[in-house]
Amino acid sequence: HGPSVAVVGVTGAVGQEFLSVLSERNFPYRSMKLLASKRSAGKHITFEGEEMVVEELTENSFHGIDIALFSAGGSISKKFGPLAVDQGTIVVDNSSAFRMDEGIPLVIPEVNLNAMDHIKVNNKKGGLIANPNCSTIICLMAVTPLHRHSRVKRMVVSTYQAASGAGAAAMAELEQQTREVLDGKPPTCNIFKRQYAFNLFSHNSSLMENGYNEEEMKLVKETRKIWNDPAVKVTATCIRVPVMRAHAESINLEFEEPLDEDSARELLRKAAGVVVVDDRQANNFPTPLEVSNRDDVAVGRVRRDISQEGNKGLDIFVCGDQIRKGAALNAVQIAEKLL
Ligand code: 2RA
Repeated sequence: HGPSVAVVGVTGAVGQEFLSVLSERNFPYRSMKLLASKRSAGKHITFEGEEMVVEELTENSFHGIDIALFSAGGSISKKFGPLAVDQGTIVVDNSSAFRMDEGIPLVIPEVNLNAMDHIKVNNKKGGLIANPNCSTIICLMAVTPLHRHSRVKRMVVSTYQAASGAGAAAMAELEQQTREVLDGKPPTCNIFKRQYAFNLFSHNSSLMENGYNEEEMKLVKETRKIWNDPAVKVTATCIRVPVMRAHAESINLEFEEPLDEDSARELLRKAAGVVVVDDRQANNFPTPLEVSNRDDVAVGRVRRDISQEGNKGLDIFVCGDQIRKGAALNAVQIAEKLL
């Protein structure tokens, strides 16, 4: 009697993670439909011990579907998301297509679940909920517990983003380039048009008029929407680094009221979906490798910002799995809240 579920973009890195997370969390689906482009239709995928055939995504794919998880790019979401909603499906969209639309909930369940509490499967009417960008999710999972205790006036974020954010092909190219460079061969540069292995570069999203790139502006705008706080000051610098699947973020915070580092650490220890890794004696702090394939976001390097007055500033360092909590897990957690 559970919901009928469809996964759109099932052959991509996030699509594959949707299936893993749905299975690991025993999501109570009544039926499962795997959807992808014409190019991928016909492929066989084993899911929960059953061999399933990937179907081509069409306008008729959503008849009788209660929940559809989308991760197939913004144009597919724009074309098929509203069609699915019109047929009574609730869409959880991992693309950026609708995130900033008025009236569309942009949700991290641990942070702002109330933004979606009017959408339920048994309401028997469609809806769309947007999954925030991965770097936003990872950042706000760590900062929100602090923000709830003492409002953040200003946040400065420097991200170190994994290859997975650019898709499975980018992960494959990073591995290929690393081998080529070590073998003294010229690196194959199809995805980023430059060497990625043993290098890092400004995020590959488009540059805006103000000199920020799209990824940085997502952090600014999505934070304000998720916190429902249009006045919070945010700036970001997003960098692509040669790491496979977990993002790292250095975050500087200015609070309205004093918040000391011990209180901050205590708030983080109590926060859902967060683990504190902050061992100065052992010089042990979060790393992308250690959060990879894990649900929790890891936070460390919690310290008073010595450049700010009155104990109103903190620096922290955060790592989170981009494919998991940064995309697939967050979307499945949203779907769980629809039941
Ligand atoms: C990135 N945030 O890491 C994007 C993925 N959606 O490039």
